[in-house]
Amino acid sequence: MTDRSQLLSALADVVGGRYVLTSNEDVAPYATDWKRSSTGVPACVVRPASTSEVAGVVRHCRELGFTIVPQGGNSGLAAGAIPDSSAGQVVLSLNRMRAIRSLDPVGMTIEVEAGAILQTVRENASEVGRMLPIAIAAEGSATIGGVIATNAGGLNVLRYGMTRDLTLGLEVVLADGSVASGLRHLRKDNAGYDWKQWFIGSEGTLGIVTAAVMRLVTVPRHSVTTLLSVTNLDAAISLFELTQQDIGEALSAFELISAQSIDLIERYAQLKSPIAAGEWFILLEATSSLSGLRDAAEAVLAAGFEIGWVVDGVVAESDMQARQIWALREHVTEAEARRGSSLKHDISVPLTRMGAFLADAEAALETVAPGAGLNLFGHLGDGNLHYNVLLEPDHDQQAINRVVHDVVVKHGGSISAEHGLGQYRVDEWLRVAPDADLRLASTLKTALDPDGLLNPGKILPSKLSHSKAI
Ligand code: 2HG
Ligand code: ZN
Repeated sequence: MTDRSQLLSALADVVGGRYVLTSNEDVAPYATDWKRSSTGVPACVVRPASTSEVAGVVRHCRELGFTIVPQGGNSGLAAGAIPDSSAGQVVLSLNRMRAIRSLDPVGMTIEVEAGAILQTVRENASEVGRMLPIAIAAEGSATIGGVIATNAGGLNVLRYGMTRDLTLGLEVVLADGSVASGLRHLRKDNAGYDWKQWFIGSEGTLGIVTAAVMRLVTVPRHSVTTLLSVTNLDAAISLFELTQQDIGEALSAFELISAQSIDLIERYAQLKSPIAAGEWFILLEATSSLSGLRDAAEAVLAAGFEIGWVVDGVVAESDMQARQIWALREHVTEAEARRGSSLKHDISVPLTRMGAFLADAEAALETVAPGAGLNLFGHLGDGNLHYNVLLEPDHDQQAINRVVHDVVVKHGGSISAEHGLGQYRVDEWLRVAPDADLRLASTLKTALDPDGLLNPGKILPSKLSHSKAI
């Protein structure tokens, strides 16, 4: 028997033959990423139904020298859950582990298996008046495991933090096939190291998340959604400052959308902005259990007009209008993809450096891709910009990445704000990361996965993770 046929029969013993996928047709959806820009060739796809089955799969892969690529909803933007083309990697899909194990509206927690779809978890919570405030456009396909593995951000980070801030407990299958159980429903727990943090954002390179306890919040009774256009970035930042001052903790989203992005949406997503354009658009949302938000939003808008920051604006009159405004924001990525290929940069800089970053990035880009089209949008309140370059056939992607990321580093920013490094940004991270970051990453990897069994080539290059892949 070849190694592969031995593997297939061992995995079939663990999960049942029909859950070990091998035909090209069956593995195809697991082998290509959402953007269709990365395709691998897995040894097989295995779909365990329980934590002990995941552990069994890990043990067999380890014994037979196959590495593992954990995968959730396959909606990531950095190809972090896609195998390489060696045919030596097993895609371990969590998509059969979808149970909502418990929901506690008083303690405000929900315990779910890793393959539960984010939207389903949110719906379950909202049935009891609670909310899991992780708002991303891919919520219909993203899984809790994937959201945790990438420490996903999204539209409400400003108010509720990243996934890390909303994760109370984890169950993780480690590289030696043992299970670390830490499904605690506690807000306070300083007993020893907070080891769950090692796995959040580790993109499946340190362990496989099989279940999680997430923190919930109450569903706010009132909300106000506003779309406005502003003259320039300084005006947007000043308006953010004013909004924080006047709306404070009720501010739940402060999204920035460039006029070019609105153009793309109008052209490729057939949606129309209800207001006149400025250089930038802002989607501002405030939510609260207390009333009075609408007055506060209108006052901010009026002040913005008076000072001359705001060009045009609308406060949604109904839920339907609010949804229409949000639809504009939620279609940016899709419109960009429909136009053609693009090179994404998921960057963050301190808010006070955003203007300088943009000016420097534009000048730097001009040296390697003169006249390149841009799709700039993001989460201004978090200092997180999606600096996406619309690719043309003659563009040198590596050169573009380098100049953009150099400017990010110059301004004290991060080259991976909320999507993860995946495989797309590994080289760039190695190029720009501080020594301490790389040394500690490699120490952690060596301690938890000394043989490089888990997701080699993601975050760290395969050679640092000692891949045994054939
Ligand atoms: C968003 O903010 C997502 O909508 C996707 O993070 C960003 O498409 C992108 O670059
Ligand atoms: Zn984003």
